[in-house]
Amino acid sequence: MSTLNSENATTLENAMQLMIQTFHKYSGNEGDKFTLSKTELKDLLTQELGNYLGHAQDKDAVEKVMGDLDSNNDGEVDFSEFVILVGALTVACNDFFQEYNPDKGAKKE
Ligand SMILES: [Ca+2]
Ligand SMILES: [Ca+2]
Repeated sequence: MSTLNSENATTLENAMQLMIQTFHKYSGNEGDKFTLSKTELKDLLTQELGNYLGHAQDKDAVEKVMGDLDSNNDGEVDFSEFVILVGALTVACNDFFQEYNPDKGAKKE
């Protein structure tokens, strides 16, 4: 990751790098270094998304998330499948934000 120098990166670029680093922090624990097994996915969900997915400790919930994300049905979640989860959660957060901050969502005149 030495080519990803965060010194001059913008906030969004930093966020993107964090997503990549977070994925690889868990994907490298067992099996294929570049994909998340069910155990790795569970660890990532509970440790990194516990505030949003409080019920992820539930084994059935992990199974469901895994089933939803694993679009090529290889039993592993790769980075492109992971990005879809983060994207969907980000959309849900944005909806929540707009709902509870109606003034800030309004266009300036
Ligand atoms: Ca792995
Ligand atoms: Ca997959």
